Amino acid sequence: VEASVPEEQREAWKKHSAKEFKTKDQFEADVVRHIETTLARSLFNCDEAAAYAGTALALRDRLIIEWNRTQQQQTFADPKRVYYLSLEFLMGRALDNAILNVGMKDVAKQGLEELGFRMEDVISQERDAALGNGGLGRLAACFLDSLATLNYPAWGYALRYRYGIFRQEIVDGYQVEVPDYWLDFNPWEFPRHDVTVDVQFYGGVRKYTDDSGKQLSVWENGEIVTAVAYDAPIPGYGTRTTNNLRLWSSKASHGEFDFTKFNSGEYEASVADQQRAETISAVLYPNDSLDRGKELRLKQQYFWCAASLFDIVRRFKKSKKAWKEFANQVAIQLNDTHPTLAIPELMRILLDQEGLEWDEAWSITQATFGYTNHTVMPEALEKWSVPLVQHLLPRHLQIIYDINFHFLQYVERNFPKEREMLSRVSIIEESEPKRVRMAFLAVIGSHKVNGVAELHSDLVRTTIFKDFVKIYGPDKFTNVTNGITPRRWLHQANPRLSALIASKLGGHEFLRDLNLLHKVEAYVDDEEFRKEFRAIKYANKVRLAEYTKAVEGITVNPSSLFDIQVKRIHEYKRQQLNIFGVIHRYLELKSMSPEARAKVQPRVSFFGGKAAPGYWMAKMVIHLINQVGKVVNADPDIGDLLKVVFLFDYNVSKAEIITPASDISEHISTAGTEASGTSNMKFVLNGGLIIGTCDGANIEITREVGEDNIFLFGNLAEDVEDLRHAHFYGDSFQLDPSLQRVFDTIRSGTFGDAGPFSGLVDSIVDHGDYYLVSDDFKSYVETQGLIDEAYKDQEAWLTRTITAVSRMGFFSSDRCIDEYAEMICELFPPLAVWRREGWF
Ligand code: HBZ
Repeated sequence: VEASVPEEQREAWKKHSAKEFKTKDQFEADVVRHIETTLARSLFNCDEAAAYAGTALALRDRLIIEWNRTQQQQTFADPKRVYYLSLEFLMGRALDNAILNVGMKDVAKQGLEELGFRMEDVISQERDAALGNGGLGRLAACFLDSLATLNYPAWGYALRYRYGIFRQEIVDGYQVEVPDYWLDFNPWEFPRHDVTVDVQFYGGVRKYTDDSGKQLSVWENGEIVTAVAYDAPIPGYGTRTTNNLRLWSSKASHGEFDFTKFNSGEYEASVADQQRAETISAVLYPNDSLDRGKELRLKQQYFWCAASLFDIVRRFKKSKKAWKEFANQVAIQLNDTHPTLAIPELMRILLDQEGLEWDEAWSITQATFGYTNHTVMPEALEKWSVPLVQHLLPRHLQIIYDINFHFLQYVERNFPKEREMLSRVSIIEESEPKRVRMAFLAVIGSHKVNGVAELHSDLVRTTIFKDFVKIYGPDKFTNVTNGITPRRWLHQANPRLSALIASKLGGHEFLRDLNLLHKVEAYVDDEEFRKEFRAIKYANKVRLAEYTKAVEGITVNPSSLFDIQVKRIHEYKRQQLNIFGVIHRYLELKSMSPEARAKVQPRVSFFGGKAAPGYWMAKMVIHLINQVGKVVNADPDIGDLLKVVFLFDYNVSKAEIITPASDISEHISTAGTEASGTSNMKFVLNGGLIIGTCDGANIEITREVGEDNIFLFGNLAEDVEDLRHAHFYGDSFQLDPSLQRVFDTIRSGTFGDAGPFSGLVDSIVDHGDYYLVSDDFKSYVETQGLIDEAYKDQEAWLTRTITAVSRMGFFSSDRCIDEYAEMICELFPPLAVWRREGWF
């Protein structure tokens, strides 16, 4: 362990070293000290924002003490470390989570009360850390929580975007994007101005022969941008392990280049250079399912991979271990293909800088990386144009070609009769221009590839990577079904339900071992338990109703059935199917007699989610939802029987209010398109049922909770191809009459100018209905009818929800992380001991 303070002086240090608050008094003292000194405020001008800042800083002190201790112990023991490379971490708020994880909920609540504040108000002052688009980014955040909770020595690496995902506003029913500048005050990060990495772009490759006669390459004369580390502590729940999330920020390097310009009076030019460098980490790309091939995005990817790899290698080299030990010390998990450049980057380090031979470098590289795939949809698979890579990363392109050469040779040798396979599996797509298929590079450079739910992993094996299964054998491809952290998505989002469960299970141990939930099933007939469970759901619905009133100005009745679909807006997720269903419901209600109406189950349809700024169709879906809401909510014939609400700017902290309030949530993607889904898990864990297709993790949720406790509908993945084919080549396209009526109503202008909606309708009627809305509409509507009926029997409904909750243990991200650790990282035994004991 490196230390700069001499032995003799250490006693003084130890005496004064920072102490974590333990009591309410100490907590209050820390909060007040921060408010008065760090923030320069006083009790005469302390508003809730200042109270939040003081509280967060007090908690930050505590986390950083644990962080230091964890890092020192890890440096000393030097176990294998797990590195999670993800361009996105959708963290949400940190304060509540930090208070919970260090076990100071009561202390903080009482302390704040004594200082004149309510904990809920203080917590809600925090703005979300929204460094992600959706499921992929939130999964990464859940994984960090689980890794720390399970004591894995793990680091996350990402970019410190100045702007997170845009804030969504709704103007005249249309989405408007507003920049999310979130760094005004971020108490959770520690700038490490001493931890920097110079990252190169452009330039050229020179070959040379070293003294021993060996041919080497060097990448030189490029442009340098500096990466500065910002660290955020990640506390585990009920453990002292506090891991690190390292975010890289870009700034101009202070190499000679700058100074030449500066000295020659080109001040403005050197400022412009500065800004150009800072642009790299400026903004999170808001596309969640479309590869746009932008140069700046490629720069982001390389910048982040290069800085992270340098950091990882630097840490490894400190241990003075031999290179063959590298994969015993380092596991790198690639969250989708975004970090795939880490593969040629590690090769470059090993070949050009460390002088290893190709074969050794390659076996180290393959043993180090694991790759997680999150989509099989072709338009989402990343492919970078060869000329662009050549220009930006000339040495990496050479290495990619070399990897491809070795790989294709191997394929040729082993499958001599299948020459047409070569072009299918080549990393280089022979298009104009040629493109690098990043998913293939990720597969070839990793020792394990996993999908995120069983059906998805099957599709990974049988569609996009079919040839690779043949080449490498089936064992390289595996499944790790996604999970969610019960700390945030049960305890934090639904404290009262967590307390009820704890009261029956004798404590909160289920938050660490979610399988213990199965014991809840014993209380399914317990009257007192049922009463409280029902009251909790009602209270959560009241809270969402109040929120809806406050932010949308819409009054909804919490006794209605709350039907919720919140997620990114995408054609494959089929919010259009939902809103067409809502229109159908509205038309049915309109045509009913008052007597018939009186028997109808009242319902509120909630929607929420962002559309990628350039995704026209998705934006029109948002517009349609808002327009339908306007008409339906104001219709005196309808009253409480149907309300339609679009909750704007859906994000993690809003999800914590929304998720516990559902009776039904919708997960209705075209079968085979949603890799897993994770909000499906959150809703069921909070006592809501699902209407869903046989897609993603819905299938495993069904297996766990039982077919009676979920509402499945629609065509199966295996039939999708035939159905699509039939749309194009079958007999004339027959639309279900009720869907036809929905379209007629839209076209008639009932929901305002029909122009903006023509694309939505035409894509189904005229353009082949790729997402099979028309094929599933009838069974969707019928299933919603079944739900209405089922909901009327409140006792039976309650039994179903309680049963479902008790069977959700499998979907903890803790289970998921243990599976990754065992199957993919092959963490060897000392690490398992570390995980169990925490070594503290
Ligand atoms: O990853 C999602 C899947 O759609 C969802 O089914 C799954 O549950 C979740 C976690 O495995 N994928 C994404 O959220 N993808 C992105 O957000 C994304 C972001 C940037 C991209 C591409 C995709 O360039």
